[in-house]
Amino acid sequence: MTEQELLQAASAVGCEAGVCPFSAVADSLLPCRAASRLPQNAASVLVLLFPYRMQAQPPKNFSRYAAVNDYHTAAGAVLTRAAEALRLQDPDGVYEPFIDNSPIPEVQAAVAAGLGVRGDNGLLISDRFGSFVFIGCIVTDREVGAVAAKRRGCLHCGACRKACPTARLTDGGECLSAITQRKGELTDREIAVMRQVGTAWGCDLCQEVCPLNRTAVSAPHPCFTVYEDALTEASAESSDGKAYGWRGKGVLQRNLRLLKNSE
Ligand code: B12
Ligand code: SF4
Ligand code: SF4
Repeated sequence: MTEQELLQAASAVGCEAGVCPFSAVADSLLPCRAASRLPQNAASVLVLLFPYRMQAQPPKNFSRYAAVNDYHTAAGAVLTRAAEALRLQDPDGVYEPFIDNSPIPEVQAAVAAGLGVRGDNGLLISDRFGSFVFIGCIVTDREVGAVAAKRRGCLHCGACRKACPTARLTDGGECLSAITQRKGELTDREIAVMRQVGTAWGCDLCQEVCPLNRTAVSAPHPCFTVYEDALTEASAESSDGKAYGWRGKGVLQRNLRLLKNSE
């Protein structure tokens, strides 16, 4: 298997992709259940991008990433298809797909594969799509001599740090995205930040202000076929299988109630 053949398998499922050696991430693997699926002699990682920005305007009260159909399922199916095609081509090779629930630190892998840079907002910024991309990986035991391309860098303009409502990007505060996903009671301060931003799920502030996203193309991967513009009580009732539903409907209902009470 050559790097070119791996990239062709990604291109066949509509993804821009790159390859990095497994050694580029081996020292920073994340603890998660999916780690048990890692191939024993992992040698290379095929990293695939799934752009998801659909509309010029962001959704009204939640993050863009949750406005499309759940990427774990949609992009996960695309990754499974690509891995199956690779196994057909190379029956002795191991090809294991991962997305999000993954031992691979995906931003780091994508940078090592030459797909973009890590911005000061912590996210992968692709030259073409900006940061509104999901990252998926196929880990293989095949060695390929991958050479990462040189990329345009983060501008270090400070806009993301300035926009961050919890100082996560400056003083290590907790990300608002994590706060909106947390079960149980929120503190008065956390509720105030949620209301100030007006989000019932996730946070996009450090991406919306990034100048590199202004010039990025909006070309969502064809696996994203659904788009929601606002979260409502009805969304909470039918949140199974949605990126905003994985914590159960109670968390979203609580967030919507907190936003409503501030009107
Ligand atoms: C857990 C997780 C989260 C947690 C963060 C946990 C944490 N570490 O703080 C929460 C819920 C907050 C989160 C939020 C979001 N996430 Co998230 N998340 C992940 C996940 C599953 C693991 C990330 C991880 O733990 N990495 C390891 C740690 C060590 O890396 P790190 O957090 O980046 O930390 C590095 C730097 O930030 C820095 N650092 C760490 N602490 C501090 C503190 C300060 C002060 C500074 C300056 C630097 C710094 O050093 C670290 C080592 O390099 C990945 C998927 C994966 N398998 O990689 C997706 C992933 C990173 N998330 C993703 C997305 C889309 C988001 C959100 C945009 C969703 C949203 N709109 O709300 C936000 C963005 C927040 C942000 N600006 O980073 C995408 C990112 C795609 C991209 N373009 O990069 C990923 C890759 C999922 C995917 N499959 O596409 N996420
Ligand atoms: S807002 Fe500026 S500093 Fe932050 S990631 Fe974008 S270019 Fe880099
Ligand atoms: S997602 Fe929001 S809270 Fe999290 S780092 Fe970005 S701006 Fe800060």
